[in-house]
Amino acid sequence: MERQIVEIDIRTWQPDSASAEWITTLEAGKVLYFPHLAFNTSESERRFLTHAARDPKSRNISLGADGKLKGAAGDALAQREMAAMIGRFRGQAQTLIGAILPRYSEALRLAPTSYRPMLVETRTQSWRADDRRLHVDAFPSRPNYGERILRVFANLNPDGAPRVWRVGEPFDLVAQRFLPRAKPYVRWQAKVLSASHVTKSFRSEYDHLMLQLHDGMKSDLDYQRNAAQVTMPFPAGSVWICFSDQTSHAVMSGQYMMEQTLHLPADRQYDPASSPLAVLTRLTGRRLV
Ligand SMILES: O=C(O)CCC(=O)C(=O)O
Ligand SMILES: [Fe+2]
Repeated sequence: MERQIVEIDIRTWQPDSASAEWITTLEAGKVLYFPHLAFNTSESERRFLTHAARDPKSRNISLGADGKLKGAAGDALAQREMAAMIGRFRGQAQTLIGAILPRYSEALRLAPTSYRPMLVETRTQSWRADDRRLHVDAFPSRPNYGERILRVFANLNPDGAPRVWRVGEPFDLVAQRFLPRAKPYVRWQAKVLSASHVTKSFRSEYDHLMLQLHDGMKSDLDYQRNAAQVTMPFPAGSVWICFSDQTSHAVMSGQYMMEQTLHLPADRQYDPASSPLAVLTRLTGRRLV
């Protein structure tokens, strides 16, 4: 298998030179890994580097596009400071994307920024929600009609623990393997799902197929073990980005990570033909959205 992770030696969030090769690499579904780029925390912010930063009643901590902090523990002052920390990461992530993918800038839609202070190893979840299994991102309640999911990750572990990922085979191979096993799309079922608000909008055939790939991968233990893959420990003090709807990925261990999601219409990519929507459209020979 070709290398799925490509290292880039920049040391600032706003590098003054970008490269066409980085763009092609990212849009091919690979991970751009920046070993010498770090999200730094102040001494005062380091008190948030505990699992207790999260309100035990919520699944995660997030800063909405509207600036509202959700899921955090602590008093108003602590929450304001945590929001500022997460907001600073958001700004840096946007700066980085603006610098290396300038054509995206106008078309990006900001999603919430998440801070993940929980230990990955001990999380217990259903197989479908278990991100320790290789998968491409697809969300059951939020159809996206082929809009891209671009994610910026930073490991801010203060004890030097890496965030260990597995990165799997390219998207076209995933699609070729799991499309033949996908359940057929049934329009009336999609109508029922949106009428009963299981989905926030009508689930397109594209969204159905992406969920089928996601579930197909996660439910196949033989695939999980034997698919072509590399294990990658992203060190504390590093950053990486990928299109998580395209890159086959799993998280195995680690604690304390920032994650920024940015949505991009597939037709605003440098090469729209590389998108999952384009790949699935070619493979099925049908319009999917
Ligand atoms: O928590 C992580 O490191 C990655 C989890 C994941 O699958 C994702 O963010 O899409
Ligand atoms: Fe994921």
